[in-house]
Amino acid sequence: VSTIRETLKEIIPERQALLKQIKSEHGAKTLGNVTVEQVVGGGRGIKFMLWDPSVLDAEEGIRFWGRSIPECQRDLPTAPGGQEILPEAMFWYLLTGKVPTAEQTKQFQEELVSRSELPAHVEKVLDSLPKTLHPMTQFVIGVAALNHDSQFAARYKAGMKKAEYWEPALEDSLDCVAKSFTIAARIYLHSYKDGAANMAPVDKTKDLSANFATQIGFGDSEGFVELIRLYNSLHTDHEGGNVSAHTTHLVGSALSDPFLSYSAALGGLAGPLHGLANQEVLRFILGMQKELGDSPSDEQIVQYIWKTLNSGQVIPGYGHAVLRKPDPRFAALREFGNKHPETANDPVFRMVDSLFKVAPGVLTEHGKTKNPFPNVDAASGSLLYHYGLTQFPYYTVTFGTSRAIGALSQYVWDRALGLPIERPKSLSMEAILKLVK
Ligand code: AMX
Repeated sequence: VSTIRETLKEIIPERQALLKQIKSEHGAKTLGNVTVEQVVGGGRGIKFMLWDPSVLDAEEGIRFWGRSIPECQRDLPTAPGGQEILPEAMFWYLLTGKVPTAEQTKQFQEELVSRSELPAHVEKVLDSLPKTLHPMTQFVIGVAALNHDSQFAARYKAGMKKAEYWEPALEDSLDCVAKSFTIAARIYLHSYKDGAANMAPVDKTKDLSANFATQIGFGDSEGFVELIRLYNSLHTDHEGGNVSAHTTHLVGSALSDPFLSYSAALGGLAGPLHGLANQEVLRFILGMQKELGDSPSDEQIVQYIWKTLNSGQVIPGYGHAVLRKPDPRFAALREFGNKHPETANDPVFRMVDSLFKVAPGVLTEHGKTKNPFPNVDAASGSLLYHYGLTQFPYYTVTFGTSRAIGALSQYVWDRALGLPIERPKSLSMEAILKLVK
């Protein structure tokens, strides 16, 4: 069985040659003009960054190395007896663009799980934080502290050649993903249980999601374990321009190691317009349930949405900077909820479905958002909630374990392709006025 290192070693020269060809044959061509509106409007639509593992189409949603979500669900390995994509298989796929065999997946899973234990100093740091510190802040700190053992940083200091960068970048990235799951579990026990002193040891025969579920006390629920696998596969990557992916790429371009780069990204994921939206969605849904009861009419929901909009708040889980149709990640999570009888009849999940029926119409009539449809965050929280993970300030942490997989896959490629430090041009208002005169 070829390992992830051997597989990458084989592919990297081909991709390096392709980039060289793109630069030499097409380097002087333009990919569109940049308008003043784009410069002052968050860079929306500017084609700016190289990002290989996924490309987002505004109409059909994300494709990972050319495969749509249903195609990934069809082609990528699951756990034995399971139905959902294994995040480990997704990680291999995002790193290589090749579907791993069952054997490769098993070996890769074992390698990741064997890396998932935390250094003592990280455990100590995490356990010393106030229990009331937001779980995402704890996550930022835990991942940053892993940089103590960064192979990339150590080898850079020792004078590593540029052609070798990708190798310790890969080692650190595997560590970062594997240990993120354990950090996430530790944060949960620290914040919401009696602490992590008695956390279950890692079971090397099980996958990362099953271990995580066991460590936080939900390991007996096969439905929950499968949800965690799906959740962690779906949230991995959403091309490069979103805040968390872009941050990893930007910070990494300064040759900061994967831990520092991804820790910075988690700070962005913790923003309410990005990953924190899934916590906000649940707060919104529970507020609605409290006011309207378990089975409100469509008309009651419409009134509730208007009330929220008129008070100047956004409808969390709706809208997107790029997408203009319902998010296929939302569709996959909704399908999961509908196919399992226990979730299908859950009142909070049903509420998500009822909201989906009417919210696009209201948001269209409201006329502000360019996309009145649900994004990934609209459904995910209600499913976690159903299985008993009711502490919604924690939800973005599970987004964070997943996003590490996609953002760090590109981090490895950034180093393999020798991409330079990122440094786009900024302009003052006076400079803009001078240029457009
Ligand atoms: N409810 C109410 N108003 C909304 C809205 C929503 N769900 N989505 C967008 N709008 C408003 C914007 O606030 C903006 O109003 P303004 O002109 O007064 O500032 C206007 O519509 C135009 O915005 P846009 O161009 O459609 O969106 P954007 O690209 O600027 O922002 C996003 C995209 C996701 C931040 C925005 O749709 C939003 O705030 N959604 C709610 C929060 C959310 O679900 N975030 C999660 C996104 C997915 C993720 O990263 N996890």
